[in-house]
Amino acid sequence: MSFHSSLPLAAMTATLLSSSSFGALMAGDVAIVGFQASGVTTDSVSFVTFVDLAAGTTLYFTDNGWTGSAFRGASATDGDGNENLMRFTATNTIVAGTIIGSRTSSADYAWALSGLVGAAPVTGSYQQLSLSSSGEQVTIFESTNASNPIFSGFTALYNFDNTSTYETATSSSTGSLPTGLVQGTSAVLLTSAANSALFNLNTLTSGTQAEWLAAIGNASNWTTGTGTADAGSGFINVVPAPGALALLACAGMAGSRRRRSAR
Ligand SMILES: [Ca+2]
Ligand SMILES: [Ca+2]
Repeated sequence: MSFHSSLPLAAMTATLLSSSSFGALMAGDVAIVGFQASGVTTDSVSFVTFVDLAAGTTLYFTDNGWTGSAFRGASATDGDGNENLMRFTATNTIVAGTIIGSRTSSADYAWALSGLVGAAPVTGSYQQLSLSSSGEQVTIFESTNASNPIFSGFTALYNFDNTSTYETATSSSTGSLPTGLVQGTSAVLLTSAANSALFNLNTLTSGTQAEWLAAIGNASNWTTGTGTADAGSGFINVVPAPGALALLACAGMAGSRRRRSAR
């Protein structure tokens, strides 16, 4: 890309900050920061976004483990696999740093926790994930297949696993790492199953996406226990990477030169 292009500075800024979700997200653009089992009335997860999620952005969450090639139980006719699937949709822009729980509600987003995943022959309904205190995994993904998102067309964005190891999914408490995800940067592997697992939001005062992902991906920055509160909501301070700032400065200089020469 040349800075002599006619790309407006604002658009260039948005691109450099990766601050818009128009189009596909990348692994690590969102992360799971809260896990809460303990029963069907309180099961929940929470996630943070590191990019501004544009209105219309749709994310899927499943606790089906990854078999190595598929989410367990998903098929052309099984729209929620052996466990559950839920859908998040941004209705207004969600700014980077926002933490959202699967039991929180807002005019800015909507959770699909009921209703058919797709039309016949696809079976299965959206539901809050049913989370076990004795071993579980949760994956966030996007999908271009709106009628059976867990079956095909998906891109994994983040994985949470609390069984201390990745294993082929053969039960509700087993799962391996979905294609494209990397432990420590787009996945966190906790060392022991527990009813509650919460990333310590004060691990950093502020950080870049990469710094936050490294912190979240480090099991020692999580608190686990027998808690029964829902995984909550909140905010963390996400700052641009130094490289992006340098590029922005260059873009700003190029822009001011262009404006001067245009006079
Ligand atoms: Ca489960
Ligand atoms: Ca596992």
